[in-house]
Amino acid sequence: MEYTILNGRMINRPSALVDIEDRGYQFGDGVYEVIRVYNGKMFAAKEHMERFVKSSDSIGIKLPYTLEHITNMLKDLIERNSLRLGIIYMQITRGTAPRNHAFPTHDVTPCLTAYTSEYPIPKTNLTAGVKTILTEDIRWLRCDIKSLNLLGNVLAKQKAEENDCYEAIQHRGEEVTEGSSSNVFIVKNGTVVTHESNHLILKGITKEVILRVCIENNIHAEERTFSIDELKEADEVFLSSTTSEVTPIVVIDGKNVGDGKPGPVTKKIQDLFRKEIEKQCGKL
Ligand code: DCS
Repeated sequence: MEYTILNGRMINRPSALVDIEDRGYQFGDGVYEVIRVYNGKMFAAKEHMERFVKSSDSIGIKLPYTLEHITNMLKDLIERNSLRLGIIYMQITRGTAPRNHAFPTHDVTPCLTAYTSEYPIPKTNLTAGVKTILTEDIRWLRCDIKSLNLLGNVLAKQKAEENDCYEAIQHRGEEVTEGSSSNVFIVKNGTVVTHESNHLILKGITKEVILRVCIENNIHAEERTFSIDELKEADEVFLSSTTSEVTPIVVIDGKNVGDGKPGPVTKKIQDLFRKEIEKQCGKL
């Protein structure tokens, strides 16, 4: 039996049914998190929980449980599903109410759901790197909220798939923002650069860990906007996310990045990131 959390209850996945007038289903009116599980332990759980509150606060959804309670439910979920290596997907919507764009006026209980999936470490991508394609960023101007509205991201990723690429790198005009489900970094002359965490990108938990380990290990890192030209002329490029960890980007729009192989700074950051995982979750 596979367990799922639905509104604070632990139930069998096929029984976890949500009303068709749930506002998440109809409006994408909700927010979510994806949390990595290594050795049966959540990585950066506190950071994910804090971002979950921040996202829900910013759209006026009040979490029906304390963070401690949610964290304990997720730990229980991992245990019941005997998950060792994978992810937890968790989302909260504004709840079920007759369809009307404005928030329901009466008290509606937000709908919290979570489930687990097995997800291996993407070893081939981590060692060989991935191909990417550039695409205009057509999303809204609150990309800092981890919203269920992912149409822009979905269309970008589909374009990548159709072009035999792993990820689409989005840009607003000349300015590179982020991947469809990842943050993007460039390395030039030993300096690591990534977009500052403002309303145009999601403040990735993996991004924050990378920036911290760079500081701790004397790797110069800057958060600032960078252009498509800088991206194309970079010595190294990589992407980061909960599921993709630190993945080298070796091709952009059909052209090699540097010599077309993962570079030394990227590899160093991969090692440092691995050490962070092992510190929190034990030897991999
Ligand atoms: N940017 C976007 C648009 C994302 O969707 C994600 C993560 C990131 C950046 C990286 O953030 P984290 O480092 O916190 O994961 N997307 C999640 C998702 O939807 N699937 O996997 C991770």
